[in-house]
Amino acid sequence: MTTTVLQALLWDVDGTLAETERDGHRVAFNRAFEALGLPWRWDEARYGELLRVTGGRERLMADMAQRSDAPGNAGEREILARELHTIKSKHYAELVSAAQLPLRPGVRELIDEAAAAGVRQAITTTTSRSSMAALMRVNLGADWQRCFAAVVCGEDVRHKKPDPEVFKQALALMNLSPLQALALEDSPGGVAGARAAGVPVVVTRSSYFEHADIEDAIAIGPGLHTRQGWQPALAGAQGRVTLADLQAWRVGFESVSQFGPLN
Ligand code: XBP
Ligand code: MG
Repeated sequence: MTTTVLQALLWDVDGTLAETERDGHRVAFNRAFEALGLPWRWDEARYGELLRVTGGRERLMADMAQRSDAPGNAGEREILARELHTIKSKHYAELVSAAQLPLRPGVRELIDEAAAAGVRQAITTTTSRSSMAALMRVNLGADWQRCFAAVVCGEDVRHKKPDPEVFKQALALMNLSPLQALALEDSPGGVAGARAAGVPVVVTRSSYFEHADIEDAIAIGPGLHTRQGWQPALAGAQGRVTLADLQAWRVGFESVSQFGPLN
């Protein structure tokens, strides 16, 4: 059985690169409600429920569909959701620019290691380009795009995760087959999307999806900063998750893969 070298990492943003939801997106949505004089506020628990809906505008629509004080007409709700989302995105960019949302530990190290090893990297996210770029700029610098061969965001696809479109588009841009890549994700929707595209997935648990049922990952653990608490287990207690670990998980996956050998 032959195993190819890992050729690309496909990075999810929210929850995987950074813990953006509770103190970033959620706060920005609430500021947008406030800016338009709406009494609506999403507390942490409600926002956790709403995370089942991917995409900020879609999330607003889902919430409004359940409110008696939202516009009754679907067209009016759509207009309001767009207006709120524009305001929300500005507030989100302000929040991340104030450096309140750092990358998760171990992320920067793996990005740098992959870049040095010639493993290509892509952003595969549901989030809007402006919000993603604000986060990347503040954490990786103005030339953050140098690290990424492809960047596919919410507005680039017709169907957001759990649809596989974002992953398929990134693979097409890099001219890679699914099994030459590995996705890094935190949510059931993200895992479902990557798997539907045929891409193996490693999951780093984020705060909102700490206890979520996730079945289809080749490895799952608490974060890239630690070798402890991973399934399958990693040898050695000290240090972070490395490219070699990702490659080893892929080899293990290959031996039990329902996708067939990596090629
Ligand atoms: C992230 C999301 C996003 C953000 C909000 O999902 O669901 O909708 O919460 O972003 P994933 P926008 O991590 O799977 O990509 O408001 O910019 O849509
Ligand atoms: Mg995510």
